[in-house]
Amino acid sequence: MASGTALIYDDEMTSYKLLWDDPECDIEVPERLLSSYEQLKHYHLVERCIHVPVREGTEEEIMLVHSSEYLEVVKSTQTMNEEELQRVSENYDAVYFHPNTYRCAKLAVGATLQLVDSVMSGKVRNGMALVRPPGHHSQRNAANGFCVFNNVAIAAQYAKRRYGLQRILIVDWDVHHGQGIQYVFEEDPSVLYYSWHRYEHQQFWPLLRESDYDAVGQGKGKGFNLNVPWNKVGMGNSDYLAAFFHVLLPVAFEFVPELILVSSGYDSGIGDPEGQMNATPECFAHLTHFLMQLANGRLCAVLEGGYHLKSLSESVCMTVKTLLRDPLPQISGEMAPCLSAIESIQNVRGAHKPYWKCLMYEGNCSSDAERNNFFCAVLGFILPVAYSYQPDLVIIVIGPNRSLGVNGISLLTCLLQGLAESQILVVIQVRSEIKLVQSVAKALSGVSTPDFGAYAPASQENVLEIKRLRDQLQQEWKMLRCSAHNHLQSKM
Ligand code: X5A
Ligand code: ZN
Repeated sequence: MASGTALIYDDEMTSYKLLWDDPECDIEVPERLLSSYEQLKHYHLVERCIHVPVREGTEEEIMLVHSSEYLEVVKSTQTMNEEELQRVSENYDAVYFHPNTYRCAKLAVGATLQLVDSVMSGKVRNGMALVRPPGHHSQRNAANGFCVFNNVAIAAQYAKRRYGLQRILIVDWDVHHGQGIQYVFEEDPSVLYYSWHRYEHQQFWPLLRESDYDAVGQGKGKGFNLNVPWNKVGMGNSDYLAAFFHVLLPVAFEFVPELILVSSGYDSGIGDPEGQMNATPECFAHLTHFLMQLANGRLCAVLEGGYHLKSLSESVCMTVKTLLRDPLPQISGEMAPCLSAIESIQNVRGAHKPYWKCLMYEGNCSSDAERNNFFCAVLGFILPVAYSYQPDLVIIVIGPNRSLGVNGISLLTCLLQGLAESQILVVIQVRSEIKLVQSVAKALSGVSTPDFGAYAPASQENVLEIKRLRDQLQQEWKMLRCSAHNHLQSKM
């Protein structure tokens, strides 16, 4: 299995900026890249990464997502004067052009594709590309929200073509809805798109009806578009973790992606003027860690938004540090998702019930439909309790007569390493088979992530028991909450 983390950065992508007065756009500054890279140097993370050079994306690559007409418009901005630039910019929502924008946008695409190539060729296990302009809002015929070319969408199309991938997961943790990505893959079941975003019942930019939880995808792509709309500001670590435990991770483990692309925006972090959310930089370490357990660790993080320079750069560092497999920092704050977050989570779970087994058999449905799998026990019970408790030490004891398979135990070991600053002991009964010992040792050392093949489904008896425990314990262990109904019930 490949090791090593790629870092892709070139200061040429700082060579464009806003030239006139525009209060909506003036937060997207070159210093976003400079301060992130400075902070990576400060923590000596740059020297631990494998430096991969950027290149320009080709016209052919750009046209995997965009029209040639739009490409020509962007190209034409290279030679424009300020007045002309301003006029083109006004054709789009929250966009500014500079004579260097086209060059940088091509570099942002190329940087992203270099990262995909590095990961897919096995040169590295994972990596991050620090790019400007961002991409997730841009569309076939339009720039939008500071975005010119859709770096991550192009990367997914490219990976499908060049490497024949059949399942790609895009996780968009930027605080804005990446509607551009949603539009590209809406009908495509080979790309699962997950986005959470500040929504406030459609009162927040980009003010779209289709950012809500009921946009599940269309045609063959039904079930492959997951929107978690946040209807309040101030969402924090526990809300984000709850969305991972109860929405993204169960679906992602069922999807079995071959590659993960992260639309890695940090305007969802604390202090950001756009997002107004509260997640601390440590939170991004944990989000990254969970995703590293999928797709054999093949993860490409590509910068999107993030406008509070300190918060942005610390969060970038947390992401890269985690990709490098450093122990994770403890996550701070009381672990209790707020009611509004639980409502959003319940809504998206409900909307996706028809499409995912892990969601289908939950809730108050008839018991003969209970045929859940092991992931739902780990993600729906063990992890939420563990994160609620925040232990200083994790001990996993594997006794005789166990019902979990080798894969399950290894997965659990990997996932629990995010806790207790990775201080973890696994106690295995002497007479256990060598395969189990090897697999757990590999999980602990990080040389491989467990190979997720088919997991044995849990028995109906176990699933019911888990559900019963969850209802019983969620007052104390609030991370277990994933439906507002139970939340209210437990208060009575
Ligand atoms: C990439 C990104 C945000 C645009 C906000 C416009 N764009 N109000 O974060
Ligand atoms: Zn954003």
